[in-house]
Amino acid sequence: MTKSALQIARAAYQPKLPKALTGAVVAKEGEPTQSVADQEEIKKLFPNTYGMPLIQFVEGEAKEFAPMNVGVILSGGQAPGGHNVISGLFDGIKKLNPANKLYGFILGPGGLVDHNYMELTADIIDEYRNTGGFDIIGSGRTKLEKEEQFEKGYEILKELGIKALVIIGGDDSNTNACVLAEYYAAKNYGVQVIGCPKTIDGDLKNDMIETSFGFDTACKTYSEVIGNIERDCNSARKYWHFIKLMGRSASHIALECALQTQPNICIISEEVEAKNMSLDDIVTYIAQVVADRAAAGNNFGTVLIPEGLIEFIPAMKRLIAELNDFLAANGEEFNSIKRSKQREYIISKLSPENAAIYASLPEGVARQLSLDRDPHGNVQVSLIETEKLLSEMVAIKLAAWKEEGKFVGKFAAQHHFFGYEGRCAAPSNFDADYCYSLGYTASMLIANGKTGYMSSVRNTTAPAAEWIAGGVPITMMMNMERRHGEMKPVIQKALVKLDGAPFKAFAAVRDTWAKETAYVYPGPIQYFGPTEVCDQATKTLQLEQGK
Ligand code: FBP
Repeated sequence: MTKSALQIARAAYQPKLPKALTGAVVAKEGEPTQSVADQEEIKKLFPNTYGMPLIQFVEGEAKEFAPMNVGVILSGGQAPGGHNVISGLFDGIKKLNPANKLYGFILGPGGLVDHNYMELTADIIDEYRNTGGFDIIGSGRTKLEKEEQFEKGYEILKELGIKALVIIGGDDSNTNACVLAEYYAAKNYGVQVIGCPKTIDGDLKNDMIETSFGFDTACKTYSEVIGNIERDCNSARKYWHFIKLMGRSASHIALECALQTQPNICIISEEVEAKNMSLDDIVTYIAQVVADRAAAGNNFGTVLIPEGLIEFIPAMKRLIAELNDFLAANGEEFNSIKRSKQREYIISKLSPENAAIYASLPEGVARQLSLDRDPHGNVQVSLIETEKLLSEMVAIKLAAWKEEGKFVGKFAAQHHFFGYEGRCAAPSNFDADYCYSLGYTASMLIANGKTGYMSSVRNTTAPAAEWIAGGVPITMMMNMERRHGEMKPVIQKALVKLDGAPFKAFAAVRDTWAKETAYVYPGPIQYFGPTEVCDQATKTLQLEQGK
């Protein structure tokens, strides 16, 4: 396979480890833990894995370990650094005992259920060190949640002599990892399950998990391109760029990219919801910034929009809910109506409040809301081109303001969606080191007989040598939430906190950024060079940790 010069150089990079992990370690146990909420219910559901202590690895005496086999699964959306979690895990178990073997299950959790696997040997691992992507074994979104899946999985684990399974995934996959750990513990199957925090979305974090891996690289990749666009827009001075950023629900990516690039506008979904803003409120806010900049002779700008925005606009949420219910019950009648009459038909059937909002939407978006539904009958919000929706509505408002003499400039928009461009980028030094450390820590949790734990690496704004490695009982992160009409134990999703340091830092300066052209151009991720260029954690982490 032909490799780029950078790939060849990166293959030789030795990720940094916390100092405590560089030699033999011992597990220091803390106090018993509690779940973040609903303690009694969670305790009842997880009798074998509830209340376990926090673990921290510290330097210790070398011990001998009997040979063991370990399995690994990549679950959900790709995130830069997944290959390094696997190489850290591989190196960790090989250090414990060179006879240990690592098996990868192919294409996500489905590989475990379907007994689709491969042994990951040193040659294979070496091909993937410090590379982006999940292609070493592939990923998938099969949910591991049914007993028959756990039993099917156990068949192959038993056959391969696998003592522990590492599931690398987001909040849902780690919730399922915990359910699986509990199930195997209850059955006395002798299989440990360990989770690793992955997702570019950055919404799997709490006091013990400072960040999910991949967030750092994805945000830096998007910020590079946003910076390039800002410079283009400041050069041509004729376009407003509307940039939608991935991150299914939470706005962490948009916020981090804003902190890195200082655009004129960044919408934060969590704020929209908290302030009960309507679509028109958002459109008016953007139009006002456009008009103010135009008055100062600046007919250009950059707007960042989080992917999940639509579902955080309370009025849109109500409209979508009514549309979902209405079309589930009247889908056939709707489909029998002539395309040109469908919009009118929907308007005539909705409640007055929702009918008014639906009628105000541009044709294309209204159509998307009534047509594209997932297998559960829900509208596929991620397919809605929010960046176009907003710019079209801003254009309409500005045209009206022009008539009234409130807008004197020109408005021309360009649209972008950044998501897949960053999910498989070559991991930054931060993610390369963090992921390798997470994988290595997982091997230590396994060696210490732990199950139902998530690998945790903290103090991440300090140099890697000072990072703190350990494990957090997954039950500690759980609460009860309604999912598909049923109360379920799940890991709490971390949304942007409006009283958190990153949002406050942004809110304090956004009006200046709106008026002035205060763009920052981060440039591409650097792997070699001064540490302040190559090894910086995200602004989010730095602000959260008071740096
Ligand atoms: P995970 O939560 O599984 O890490 O996925 C993150 C993500 O990249 C979201 O930002 C995005 O909405 C989603 O995956 C898209 O996934 P897919 O490509 O499977 O539709």
